[in-house]
Amino acid sequence: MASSSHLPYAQRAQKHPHPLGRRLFEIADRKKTNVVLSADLTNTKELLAIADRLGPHIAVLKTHIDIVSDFGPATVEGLTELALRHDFLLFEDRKFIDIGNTVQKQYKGGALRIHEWAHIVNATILPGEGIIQALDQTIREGGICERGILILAEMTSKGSLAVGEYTRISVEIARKYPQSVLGFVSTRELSSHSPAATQDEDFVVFTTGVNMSSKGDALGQQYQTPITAIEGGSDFLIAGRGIYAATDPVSAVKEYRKAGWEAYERRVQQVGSASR
Ligand code: 5BU
Repeated sequence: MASSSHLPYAQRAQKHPHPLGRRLFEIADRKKTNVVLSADLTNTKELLAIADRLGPHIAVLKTHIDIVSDFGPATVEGLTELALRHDFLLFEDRKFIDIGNTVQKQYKGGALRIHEWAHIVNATILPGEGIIQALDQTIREGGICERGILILAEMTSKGSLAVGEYTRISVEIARKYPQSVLGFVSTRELSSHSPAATQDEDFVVFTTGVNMSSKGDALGQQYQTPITAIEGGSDFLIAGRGIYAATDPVSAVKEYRKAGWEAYERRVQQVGSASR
């Protein structure tokens, strides 16, 4: 079964089954970027400043909102305003992992009210299918069509146990929730080789652990480059320290954008010429 990853973003934007998937691919195509900035800054001022400076070059801004020491309405209002101004989506890397009932409360309510402002969230299937069922229910009942889930099918850290059967079942569960599951956080494309793959399914692959100058860190992080990630079927490259901690973050984001976009164009062209 051919994977959708060989189709241009513009084409995927037209036929993606999920409204948020369509918007995501439209943004990537319009801005010519597949970069997701992992903005792991720890106060509102720094977070909004980096979102404003790098916003024109990214498709999505990924947050860890619970590390923002002065989180409050100004954080959410600022992020929402910048997302509109610079045309990017907000992805809260919450990694939900609990029973469905608890996860619904964590998603909708509490201090963070993630469902109100984050277009995308992620969750692990470790607790079983109920967690995805719960998030799916909140999304469908919430009446905001532009909300989606990425299933955490793999992790980049050394010794990760998110492999094998866990990864396989992540794909199986994703197929059951087309109204809310957009795709995966994974190191590579996962779904097209499975016997249950269908012609029109289009799971979006977000890949963390992308860095152009480092192989990893002292705490188990393992990196690949934008080129290897895109060649492996990734659609969106998530980079954090490689960009925001660079001496010149604007030059850095431009480099990641160029590398990611050129690798994407090569991937699409290769298949185009092979089928001619
Ligand atoms: P870095 O600075 O590019 O290493 O940041 C990586 C970000 O992606 C950071 O926010 C992590 O929490 C996140 N991440 C990851 O590194 N690996 C994973 O498997 C997943 C998320 Br899922």
